[in-house]
Amino acid sequence: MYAQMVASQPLKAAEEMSDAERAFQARIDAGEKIEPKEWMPEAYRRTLIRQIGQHAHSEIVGQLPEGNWITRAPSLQRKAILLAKVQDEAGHGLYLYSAAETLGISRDELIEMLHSGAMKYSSIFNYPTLTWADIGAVGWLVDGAAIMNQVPLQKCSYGPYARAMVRICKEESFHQRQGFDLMTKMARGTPEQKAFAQDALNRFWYPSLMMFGPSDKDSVHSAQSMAWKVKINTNDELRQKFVDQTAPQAHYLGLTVPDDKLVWNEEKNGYDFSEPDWREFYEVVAGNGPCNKDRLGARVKAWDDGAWFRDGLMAHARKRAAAKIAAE
Ligand code: FAQ
Repeated sequence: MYAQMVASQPLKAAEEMSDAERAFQARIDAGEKIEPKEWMPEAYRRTLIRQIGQHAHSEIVGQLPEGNWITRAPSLQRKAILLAKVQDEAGHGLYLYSAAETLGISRDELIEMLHSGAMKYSSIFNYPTLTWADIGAVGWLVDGAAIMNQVPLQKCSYGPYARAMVRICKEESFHQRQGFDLMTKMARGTPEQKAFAQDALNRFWYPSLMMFGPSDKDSVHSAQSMAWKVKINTNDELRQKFVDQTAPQAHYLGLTVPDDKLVWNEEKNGYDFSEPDWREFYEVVAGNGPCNKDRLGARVKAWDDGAWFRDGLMAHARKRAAAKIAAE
C-alpha cells in the first residue's frame, strides 16, 4: 500500500493526546469550524493539504477529458454548455488551491508535487473520452459521484474547505443534470445513439465506483480523517449511496448497468452490487492507467508554455509595487 505525505497512524486515545490535542478534538466533536490561523495538530494540517491538494488537482486535470470534446460538440448550444462546465472546473481548482494555501503551502509547491507525481489526482481522469456519449457519462456519473462525496464535505471541520464546497456543490449539481440530459437525448435517440450511451455507461460505471476510494477495510486514512471530520462518511457508505441513486436513473434511461449482481436488497434497503476491480484501481493510481502519461504530460506542457506569461505578470506586479512605494 502506498501513502503520500501522511502515514496512517492508529487513532490516539484521549489519554495519549496532549492538552492541546484534546482541546482541539473537543472543538471538532462540538462541531466547531477550525480556521486558518488557529492551532491545529501538524498531522491534521498535512491531511488537509493532502486531501484538498488532490481535490484541486482533480478539478484541474479533470478538465482534460471533457476539453477534448469542446471543438467537436454536435451543436453550438452543447459547445457553450461544455465550455461553461470546463471553465467551472478550473474555478473549482482555483478555490481549492486557495483553501490549501491557507494551510501554509504555496500553489507553486502543490503544482510541483502534481507534476513530479508526489501528489495524486482522481483515478477517473485517467480514462479516455472516446465518444460524445462519454461527455454525458462524465456529467451524469463522474459529477454525480463527485457530488455524493462533496455534499457532506460542506460540513467538514476546516472552514475554508467547507465554504469552498458550498459553491462547488451547486455547480457540480448543474453539471450532473446536464450530463443526465445529454444521456437522455442519446438513450432516446437513434439505435446507434443509444448504443453509444450504453457503451459509455459500460466503460464509466466501474471507474466511477472507484472514485470513492478503496473499500473501507483497505482505506488507510478514513478512521483518522473521520475522527477529525475531514471526511464525514466512509468510502463504502458513499459508494453505496451512489449506486442506490444511480441504478434507477440507468433503468429510467433504458440502459443496463454492466453488473449481473446488481439487485435490490430489501433487507438492507439498498442495492447489492459488484465491487470494481481493485487491482485495476491500484494500477491506475500508480500511474499505469490508459491516459496517465497523457494527462500529466498535458499539465506539464501547459505549465511550461505559460512560463512567459507568469513571468510577465510577476514583473508587472513588482513594477507596480515599486511605483507604489516610490509614491508614498
Ligand atoms: N483516485 O485511505 P483512502 C471531481 C488514494 S473531483 C486516486 O481511502 P482518503 C470534479 C488516497 O489518496 C474528484 N487516488 O484515502 C470533476 C490514498 O493515497 P495517499 C476528486 C485515490 O483520502 C468532475 C489512498 O488511495 N474528489 O471529480 C482515490 O481517506 C468532472 C488510500 O485511500 C476529491 O478529491 C482515487 N479515486 O479517501 C472535475 C474529494 N481514492 O493520499 C471534472 C475529496 C483513494 O495516502 C469533471 N477527497 N485514493 O497517497 C476525498 O474525499 C478522499 O480523499 C477520497 C479518498 C475519498 C478520494
